[in-house]
Amino acid sequence: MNNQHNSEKHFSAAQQVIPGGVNSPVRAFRSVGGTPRFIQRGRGALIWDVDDNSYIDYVLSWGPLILGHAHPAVVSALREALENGTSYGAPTALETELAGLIIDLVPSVEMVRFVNSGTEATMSALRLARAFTGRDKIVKFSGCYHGHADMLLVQAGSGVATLGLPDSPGVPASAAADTLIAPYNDLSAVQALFGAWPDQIAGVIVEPIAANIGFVPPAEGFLEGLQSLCRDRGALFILDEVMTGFRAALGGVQSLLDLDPDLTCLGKVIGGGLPVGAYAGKRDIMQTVAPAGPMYQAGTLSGNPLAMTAGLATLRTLAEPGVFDRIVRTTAELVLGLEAAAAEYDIPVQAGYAGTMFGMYFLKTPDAAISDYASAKEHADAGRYARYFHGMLAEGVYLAPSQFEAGFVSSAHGNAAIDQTLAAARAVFENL
Ligand code: KE4
Repeated sequence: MNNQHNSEKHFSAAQQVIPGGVNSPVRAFRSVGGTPRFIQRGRGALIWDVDDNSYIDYVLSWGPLILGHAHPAVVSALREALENGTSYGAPTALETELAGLIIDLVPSVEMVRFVNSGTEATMSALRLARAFTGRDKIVKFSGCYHGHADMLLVQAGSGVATLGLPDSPGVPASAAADTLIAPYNDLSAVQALFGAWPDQIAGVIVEPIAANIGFVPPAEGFLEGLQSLCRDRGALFILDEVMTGFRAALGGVQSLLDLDPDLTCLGKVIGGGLPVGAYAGKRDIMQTVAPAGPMYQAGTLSGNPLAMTAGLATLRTLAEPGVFDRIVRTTAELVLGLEAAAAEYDIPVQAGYAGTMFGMYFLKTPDAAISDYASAKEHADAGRYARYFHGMLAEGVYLAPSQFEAGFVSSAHGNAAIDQTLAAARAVFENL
């Protein structure tokens, strides 16, 4: 077990001045127990904690660091940009360049508005859907996470397709009242909602891979069916690719399935580790956004030059021939290796990957299958995952501190990192 003395000290101090000692709940290790490791630096595939323990990092800041930590192209671009200042509150050519690069890489996108987080991206996209359609209701899927805007912190009520209920204290019933919930992968439930609320649904927002439940891919035809339903019923089809964008494929899941969403929400990778989100999509819809149109949305640091610089350096490097595909091959080697190792020890798992992101559930029974939030809660063995997490941490491998999160690989993860990870997994599986 590696020494965590300084992390414990830092965590104790942090809890005096920051709620839970962290600035985002999942970082507190509540789901797996133990002391969160306070990180002091990262380089390539590795991070070091304040006790100088190093870890192969598969969280990568929850997705953004697809080139690994402190990639030279990002660092040098930021160093140069920094000499010119940090923010102007005025337009820069950098924003136009990054918007242009996103438009080139994501076929459905014709215009982009930058914000500072995925939460801002999704909440703005939904306001835009309401402004453009003149309708109030929105549809989301239980277990999908789209950031913490009130109207999205909503859980399913009783029954299959239901009116949402607040999923956090502080979210008033009024904020949840226009949010309708359906189970992921359940197209008939969405049809029922359109039937129950004719001409009232402004948009359907969905994670194209439910990676905030862990890793649940879309059922065959699910996303295509949603798109058709939205077209037929006059609602906007909104893909939340904050996590899957430039991760599941360079053009997002939509490019794999030839989808043509009205709006796409982006974040994470497009900021290269600095705070960026974006909502993007069809020109006629995006022209509704102020000052081009009447729908208001604003942000002091939106399009910040340093964040744009990091995003440009990241996407340009990622789009170079062969870079993305090599990360996909590394991801496949990792996941197939983990599956084989689990099988060696008769440990039932459900693993999957899409491009450079992956997930692995420990199943309570070998015949279980996870396809939505309810089945994830029923069949995922969170206790076993917690033991796996800590066993891997002790072996120098840093995984998501929750069974209901995805994992990520970078261009900095080479054969040595994968070999070390698989050796660690076998050592942990032996006593799991
Ligand atoms: P942010 O506001 O955290 O930048 O993005 C919200 C968001 C929106 N949409 C999707 C599909 C997301 O996955 C997220 C945020 N993802 C989580 C990880 N599950 C961020 C980690 C955290 O909350 O600390």
